[in-house]
Amino acid sequence: MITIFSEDHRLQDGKAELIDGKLVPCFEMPKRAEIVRARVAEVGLGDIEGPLHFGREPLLRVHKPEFVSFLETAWDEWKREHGDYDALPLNWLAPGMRRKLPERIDGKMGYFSFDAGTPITAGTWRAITASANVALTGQARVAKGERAVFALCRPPGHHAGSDFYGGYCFFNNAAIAAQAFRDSGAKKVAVLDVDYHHGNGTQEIFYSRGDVFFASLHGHPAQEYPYFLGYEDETGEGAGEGCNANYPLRWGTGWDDYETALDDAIAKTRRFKPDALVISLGVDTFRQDPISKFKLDSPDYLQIGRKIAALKLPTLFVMEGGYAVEEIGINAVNVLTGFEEA
Ligand code: SP5
Ligand code: ZN
Repeated sequence: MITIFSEDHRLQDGKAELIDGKLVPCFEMPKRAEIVRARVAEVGLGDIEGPLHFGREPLLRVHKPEFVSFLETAWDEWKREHGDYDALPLNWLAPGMRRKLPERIDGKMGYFSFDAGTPITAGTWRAITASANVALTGQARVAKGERAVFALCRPPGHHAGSDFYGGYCFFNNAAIAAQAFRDSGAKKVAVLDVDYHHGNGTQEIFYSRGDVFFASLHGHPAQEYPYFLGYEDETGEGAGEGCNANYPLRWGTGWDDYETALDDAIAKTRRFKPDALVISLGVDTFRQDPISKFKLDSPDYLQIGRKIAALKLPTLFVMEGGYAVEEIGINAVNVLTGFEEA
């Protein structure tokens, strides 16, 4: 399996995120992607190639123009006003307030974001455009006939919606790739999200569409971030009715219950009869993940890969979360080797 990777991911190197009431070093750090890349090489998964450049068009197919423009200039606006230190938002709209775009950067950040864990830095724009290009390059290779490609994206993407960032995500790489499959001839595309957190951004982007099926297995929103989406009764709306499937799972979920949910998500994906498959590949379901509460073990990821392979679809794996940094390479690449063995 070919891996697509860009060194530019390192340009996103935030200092701190707000978690448990403290500003702590960012869990989403450059070392994550380096460890995964090293593991890809160590197991001899296949060639590692750099991304092509696709420009703004494919980003604008899923993100609003004003959001893309905001991300492009946010750092410069922040630096002009506050100096050379990472940008974090401090307040957001609550119900009863008005969704009007403010003039100043602090207000704009509140308008376009949903958490205080996702710093915008000097290198953010270059890192996030590179990450989207990694996904798009992988998509193009699959569209041209590769059975499967690994897009080693960083920063991740599945929390980012049509006009909001958060959860360490800015551009929704998986959604951008899914849309690119549609635009390169696939009639129907499925996105299966196995990151520990609900893929709220991907769900929002495709919720009213019948051409893209979205399934997500994740920590139950009654207990887990991002809290306000990801329940089972969210099944899609309008033309998208029946094209969204959520599997909220309680803290402590181990392989047996995870497998039951995964088998059901895969069965639903099969019934949708997609022409292409995008996997939002997070491995923060690992028992030693520092911010998550599932109990998967490293060999379980081989099983996930085998089950995905049984769909026999052209498949793009898009890297998402996973914060047990020393094991992230073993776990992520286990999904890919499990897939290839099957
Ligand atoms: C892509 C991705 O995996 N994003 C995850 C974003 C998670 N953000 C903060 C989660 C807060 C969970 N609280 C854990 C407390 C540990 N002491
Ligand atoms: Zn996650």
